[in-house]
Amino acid sequence: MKIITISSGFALVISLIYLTFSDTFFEDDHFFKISEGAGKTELKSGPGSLDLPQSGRKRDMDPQIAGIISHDRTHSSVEVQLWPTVNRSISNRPVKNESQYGVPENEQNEYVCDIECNKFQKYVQNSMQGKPKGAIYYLTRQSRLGDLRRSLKSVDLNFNFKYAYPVIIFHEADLLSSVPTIKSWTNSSLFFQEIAFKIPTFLSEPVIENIPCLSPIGYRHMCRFNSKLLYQHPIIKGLEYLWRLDDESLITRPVSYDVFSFMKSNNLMYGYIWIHRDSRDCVIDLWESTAKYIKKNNIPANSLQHWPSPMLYYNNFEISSLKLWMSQEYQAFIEYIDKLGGIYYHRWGDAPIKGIAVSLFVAPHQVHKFSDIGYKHNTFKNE
Ligand SMILES: Nc1nc2c(ncn2[C@@H]2O[C@H](COP(=O)(O)OP(=O)(O)OP(=O)(O)O)[C@@H](O)[C@H]2O)c(=O)[nH]1
Ligand SMILES: [Mg+2]
Repeated sequence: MKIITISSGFALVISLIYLTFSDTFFEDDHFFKISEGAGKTELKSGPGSLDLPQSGRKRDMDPQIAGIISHDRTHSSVEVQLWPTVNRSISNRPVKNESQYGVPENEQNEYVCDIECNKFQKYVQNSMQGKPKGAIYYLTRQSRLGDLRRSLKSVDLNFNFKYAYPVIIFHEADLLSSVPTIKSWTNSSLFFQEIAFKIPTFLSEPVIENIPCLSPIGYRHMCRFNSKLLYQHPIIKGLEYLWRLDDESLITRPVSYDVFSFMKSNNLMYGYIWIHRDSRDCVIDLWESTAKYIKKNNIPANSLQHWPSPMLYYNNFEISSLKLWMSQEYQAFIEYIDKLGGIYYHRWGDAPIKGIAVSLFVAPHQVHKFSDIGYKHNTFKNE
């Protein structure tokens, strides 16, 4: 590992340690590009800009080569740690086939396939022939209906009018009365799947509202759902790919190709649009617990160095293969993480948990950045 200290300002002065490669780093919303060429080393923030905090922010980072930065705002300097490129994948091995998927026994009956689930299953069997078995999914709630409406319309307009993939909307009971209204907003085939959240009974400590990482308990249910329970739900049986969107997600311009076919023809496991970082308060012990897991299970230790705390894929946009999440490796990992209780005690997010899993279990060439898709989520925009 190499460490360089960089002073920022109008003229960038680099306290130089010889760099062996060019790469891109980020800290908060800042973007740093370190490049070496013609005998000199340069640091740029954003494309052609030296204005670190305000402009030229390019949200980009190659997850295959990681670095992390501590940014001292008072002294206008950043510290960059560089790791050499090493193969972080344990999964160049072939992904297991469906019959080898294993869901821990005690969790198997969490959900039953209800009428809507059966309807969806028939749809997948009968109406998706000749195309990848892909679906878009949301988890939403009554208070976000306005957002959901805008999101569904943006998907219709920019993707689904042409590619016609089904959309599954997971929701709690309070949304049921709004189902007919939601159906009227879109031409997509919608399937509504009611779920009930509960705090898992195996937690030994009480789950409290006020933790340093301010997140309501509903948010923590959402994190557990997206990282674990979703993959136990019978509605997804038979699917190959899921495209997750949040109700605040907007597809901002036409997508000119079928993203599910793209995943399939390129043998991709994970598709993302941006890499971001979590608050340190929300990842207390997550990386440390993973390190213990890695050690115990003889997973190559360098895997995690490529994905240092608290990095995450901004997974309100996530197109992924179910082979990844249903693999024995992920199922065993998420079972371990879940049982530690950190999702409820510290608000370990689905995004950092799944980011770690991608770093551990997916070969770098099977991770793809969908930089060409116009996307917006709150203040984040991919133009
Ligand atoms: N049914 C239900 N859905 C939820 C709950 N909490 C979050 N969600 C949904 O899960 C998705 C992600 O939640 P957000 O609150 O947007 O989380 P986030 O994107 O990490 O946070 P922001 O950056 O604040 O948007 C959204 O579609 C929410 O509506 C909940 O308690 N119940
Ligand atoms: Mg959101």
